Amino acid sequence: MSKFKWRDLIQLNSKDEAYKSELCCLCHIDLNAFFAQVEQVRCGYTKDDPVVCVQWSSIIAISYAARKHDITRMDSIKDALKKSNNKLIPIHTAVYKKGEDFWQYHDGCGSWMQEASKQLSPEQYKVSLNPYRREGRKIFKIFKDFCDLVEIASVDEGFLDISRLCLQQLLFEEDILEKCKEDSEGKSLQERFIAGDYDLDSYLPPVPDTLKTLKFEGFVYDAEFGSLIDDWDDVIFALGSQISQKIRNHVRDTLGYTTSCGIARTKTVCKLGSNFKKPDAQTIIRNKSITKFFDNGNIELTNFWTMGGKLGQNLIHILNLPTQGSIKALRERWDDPVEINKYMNERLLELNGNGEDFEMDDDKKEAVTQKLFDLVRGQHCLPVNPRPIIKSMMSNKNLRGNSCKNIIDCMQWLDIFGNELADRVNELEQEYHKICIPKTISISVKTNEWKTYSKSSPLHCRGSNISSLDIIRTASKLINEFNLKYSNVPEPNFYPLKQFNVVISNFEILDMKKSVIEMIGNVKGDYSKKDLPESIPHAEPRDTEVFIGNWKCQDCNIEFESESAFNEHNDYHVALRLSESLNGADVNSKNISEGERRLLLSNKNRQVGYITKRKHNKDTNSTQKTNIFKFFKK
Ligand code: DCP
Ligand code: CA
Repeated sequence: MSKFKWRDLIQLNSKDEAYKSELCCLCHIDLNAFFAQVEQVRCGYTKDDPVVCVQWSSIIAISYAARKHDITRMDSIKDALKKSNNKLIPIHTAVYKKGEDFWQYHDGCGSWMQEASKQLSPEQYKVSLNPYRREGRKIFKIFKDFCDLVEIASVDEGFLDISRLCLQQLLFEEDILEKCKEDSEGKSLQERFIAGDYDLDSYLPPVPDTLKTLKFEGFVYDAEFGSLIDDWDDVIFALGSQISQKIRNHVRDTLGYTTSCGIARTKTVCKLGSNFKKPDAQTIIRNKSITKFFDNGNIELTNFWTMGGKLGQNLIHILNLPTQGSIKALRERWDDPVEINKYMNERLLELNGNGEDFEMDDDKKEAVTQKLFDLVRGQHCLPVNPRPIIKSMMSNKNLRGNSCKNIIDCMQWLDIFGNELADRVNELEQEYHKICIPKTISISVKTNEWKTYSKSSPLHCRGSNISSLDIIRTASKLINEFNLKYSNVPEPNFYPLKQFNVVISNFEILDMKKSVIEMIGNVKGDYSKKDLPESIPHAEPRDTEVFIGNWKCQDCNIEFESESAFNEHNDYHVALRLSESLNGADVNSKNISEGERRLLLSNKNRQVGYITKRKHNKDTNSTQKTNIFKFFKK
């Protein structure tokens, strides 16, 4: 008999429940040397060419061919070239140029080049990671085409819940059916499933010997332990390994990228598994091999996902665990989470009595000890979460030398920030088919004396989506306020700035509901808020000053007394733009609402005769320049 029940198997069919099943099969796929691979493919090199991806003088990604030269991320590109006898192929990331609002590649340029004209100076450029996010999206699209539940964990890694794919194979794949003919009662698992001839609480039949020949794809950790397949979890993992291999092959064949993958029951074990063999490999950690895998000498508590930072280190200290063998010690010392909690309390008293300062409330302690208990047994089950919560987005520039010495420089960097952020919001919207509108903006600067000033304000979206203009308009107002206040007395050392960034946050997520008007380019939008009205929780903006609304139309240079008057005026722009997009349609068009028709006919509020519409095309690297002085109002 199997040790699993029908319930465990049936649970796999539910996207929401599968992760709790003991038969669950997840995988974690991570791109090898991601940025380097993107550059390798883009520039037509092969995986045997020692490509490295460079940002200024630092190496940020090292292809596996380049790793043979024994270089690390700590080496400067010049040192690495020396070490490799000039064998490396350095490729710089794409960059924005100060004062321009688009990024592009300058292949053949970088700090390692002799010619001054070919050195990309960090004073004049800002790195763009857009190409990597774009390739990431293509990869995640493939994951999602195969699998109904995908969590994007970072720019180059994702968790996939492949349980349902495994279940489908098990129940319907001809080859498998052939191997699972019948049990002692003359019925196969599949026949029982289809006929509903099972009791959820009864045990599954044993795995038929014929099915035990099923092949795994990849490296089975600790394969010599037991038979490769003892029970149904092993069968599911074997099927899972074939599925993940297929997905990874598809990524390789269509996009040219190799990946590493871990297949296991929980996210933490999958993640450790994908890291186990690189590049272009997959590792299966069967449930019976988890503790052996943890105790292989290379994995510590701090290697667990979410335990990498201060928390993991503190826990090792508080629980008095050895730095080597921490997982084993934790597992063997306590066989009940309550006991861990008890010990933790004693130690906290002792440590705090000795002048150390650890604070943790009881709820948190309980959660942490339960988590630790489960983690070290490989049974910390977390769902694969398809929608990460976006709290904020930042565009930042560490400024060098004199690259931001006055308000005009600030405006030039702002132009880049605005465009980068608007692009990223746009990417997010495409990804989730939602409208994402940040409601708060803050700017932060580090002065020449390393003082930090931050300021935030509401961010107004004038169209259906946030535009770079919306961001630049408000951010320029904020920086201008700093400039007026600090650039002379009492802060003579404000410029040149050392750092400047813009953060947008407090995202409102709206469902896209296409109306005829929207399809032809109405900027006002008509979104249903009722299905997904949640305003995503956000990090509080780091206010240092309260923003007092200044309702001014930058296009018309008119100030309004209230937000409603400002909005009313804004409606005029909306209507005008609508009229333009209708391309000559008159105001009687039935696509225009009564209010818009009235606005179009009215002369009230009509102060200027044009609206600037910025064209933007990243793929062709548009060379259109933005007139930053438009936003620069004293
Ligand atoms: N990255 C970076 N700076 C860092 C770490 C990473 O810019 N300190 C970027 C470059 C990497 C990408 O993020 O290509 C993904 O990071 P990984 O840690 O996954 O590293 P790689 O994908 O480069 O290598 P590996 O094959 O080990 O996953
Ligand atoms: Ca990676």
